[in-house]
Amino acid sequence: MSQRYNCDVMVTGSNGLLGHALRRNIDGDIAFVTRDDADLTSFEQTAELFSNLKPKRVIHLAAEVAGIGGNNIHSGEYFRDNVLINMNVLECSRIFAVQKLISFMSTCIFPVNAQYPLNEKELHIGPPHESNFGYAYAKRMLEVQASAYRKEWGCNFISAIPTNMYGPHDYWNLDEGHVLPSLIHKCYLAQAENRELTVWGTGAPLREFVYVDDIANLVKWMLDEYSDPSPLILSSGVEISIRELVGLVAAAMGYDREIRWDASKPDGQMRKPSDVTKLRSLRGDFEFLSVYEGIRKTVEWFKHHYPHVRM
Ligand code: GFB
Repeated sequence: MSQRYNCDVMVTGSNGLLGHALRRNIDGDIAFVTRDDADLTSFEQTAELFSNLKPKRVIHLAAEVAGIGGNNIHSGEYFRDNVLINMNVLECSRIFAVQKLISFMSTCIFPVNAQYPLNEKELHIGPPHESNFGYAYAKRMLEVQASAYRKEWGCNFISAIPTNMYGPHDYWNLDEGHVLPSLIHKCYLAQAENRELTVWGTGAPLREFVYVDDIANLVKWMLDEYSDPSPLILSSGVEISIRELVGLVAAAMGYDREIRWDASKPDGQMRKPSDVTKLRSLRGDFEFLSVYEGIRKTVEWFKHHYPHVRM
């Protein structure tokens, strides 16, 4: 008996950064679900959600995620909850015969001893960086579970590996947010309170930042066109230093006072350069928004919505 579907696409974690970007960039018969609809760490609640929605395809975004500050203090919670969430969503996707599922990892999960630039083939060759191992191993198990389900049951489960995403609807927490939203919030407060801006670390680490709407549009393409079992890195491949990043945020905010560096705070990984050869071979036409323009848009969004933002 062929499987009857009640909706074309279900998106988990729809209140997050990428969830909101998908709401802005994809339309159709889509169910955007959030933790108010179901606690995905519970198998029963996850199964009930699937039996109600019977999605044909799933974009699985739900996760416990944070910046270096949050990962450092929630390693156990993030390992436990992300393993539970992923186990339940992939198992229910199998049980309810979902035709395609796409899930997400991050370049922070690559081994610290991997060759640069980071390549999809080197995901499991060694331990991740100590600053986020709980989150990193849970996300690696997502790839293992997808491959195992494809091998035994032929499940069409694929996965994407974005680099540091940013944009509207981010998580702006000063201590646990990712570097860009935390910095924009801190610079905004330093500006408003007419005082110096303190930034963590030395400013030397390099990162690749991608505006979230670019990832949303690549996800739309992967959902329709990409069924390769091996994961795909999604990045511009353009690195900038945290020091340059702070300069772009200050310029966009019109902040011209002193910037103080707090070297007692962690630098984390010094680099996570990603190999974008595979993406370029498939989407050589894709143009990423410049970090300069992306930060300008994000600062405008933050100033317009503050203090009604997630923090
Ligand atoms: O985004 P972030 O927290 O994490 O960036 P990762 C950390 C870098 O930004 C470090 C510097 O070099 C910090 O020293 N930094 C400077 C700050 N000021 C701040 C600040 O106010 N807040 C923060 N958070 N950083 C993450 C992983 O790694 O990458 C996540 O932990 C996720 O799980 C994300 O994968 C994409 O880039 O080091």
